[in-house]
Amino acid sequence: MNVAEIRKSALEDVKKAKNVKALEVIRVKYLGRKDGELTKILRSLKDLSVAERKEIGPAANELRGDLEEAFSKKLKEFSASSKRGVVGIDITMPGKKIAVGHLHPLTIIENRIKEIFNSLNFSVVEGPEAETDYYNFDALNIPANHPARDMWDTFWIDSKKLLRTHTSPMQIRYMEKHQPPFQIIVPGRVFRFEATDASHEINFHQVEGLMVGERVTLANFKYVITEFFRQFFGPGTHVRFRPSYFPFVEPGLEVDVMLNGNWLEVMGAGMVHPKVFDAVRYNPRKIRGFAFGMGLERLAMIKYKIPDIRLFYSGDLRFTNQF
Ligand code: FA5
Repeated sequence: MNVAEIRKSALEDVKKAKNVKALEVIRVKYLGRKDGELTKILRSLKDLSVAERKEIGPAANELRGDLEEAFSKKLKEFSASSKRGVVGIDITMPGKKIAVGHLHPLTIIENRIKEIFNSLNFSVVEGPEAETDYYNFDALNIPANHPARDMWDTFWIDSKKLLRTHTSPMQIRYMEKHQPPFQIIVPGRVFRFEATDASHEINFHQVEGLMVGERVTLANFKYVITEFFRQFFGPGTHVRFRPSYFPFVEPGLEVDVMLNGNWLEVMGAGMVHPKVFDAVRYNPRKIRGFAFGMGLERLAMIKYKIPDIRLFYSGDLRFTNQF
């Protein structure tokens, strides 16, 4: 082979090389110290006539440079492609699906409730889940040994501390630090030591409401709550108020909502009891207020037609992925 032939065949071989090993075989074939095609020519230069040497010498040396460059370029290509897999990037391959998180149904419901009450000029406040029996019971007109304590089966931490059984203790905490008029809601987790079934959990959520001022009446309560449920469940929603008993309200009520022809109990409520105002040093003759407490899970169950409350805490993705 002469220099021109070597150039043609060597560059073609390099181009076709499939891997590093094949490339090395090609390098040895042309530039190998012993029998490399180009090496042989370079070595024979000294036996040539001056005229031939002048012609072939520079061409052979130039080819050696070119081949060395071609080899190192090809080698770089191999190492780059091995970093992203031998086949390189297949731009036609479908992308990997990234799992995107979403809100839990209870969070969706809580956000919606906050939104509606914000539009009715209520602020949102929160309170501690571990309470004292003073805030959870005594200050709410439920003294020790009062039979009404049985209404709330309690997880006691010690003889004074407990896990709050409702969000009502925040009524006291808020009134201790603020003066009327105000209107607040208090969303939060509550705990009850009771047997679970399709509509009862030991750990669930309530939203407390409290509006206090000099001229707050039961009519204000009926308006606010009817408005809330119509925004929450839809404009035609029927709301019913029934007399009931809670020690911290007088009169006490329970509120039902009509859904699919059935009345469903969704909250306890009433006008704040004078003894509760006494506990926070408000003057019960001047100040009036209404309070309510609703179960978040129950509202979510009605809205999304969820048959069993225990599904919320099951962690079952077949359930949560539906929202
Ligand atoms: C109370 O907890 C009162 N604090 C409500 C209240 C506030 C009355 C202010 C007056 C003034 P009750 O125990 O009924 O009341 O609970 C209120 C709501 O919580 C119920 O209507 C129901 O929706 C929900 N609830 C009660 N127990 C459970 C439970 N074990 N699992 C899930 N939801 C529950």
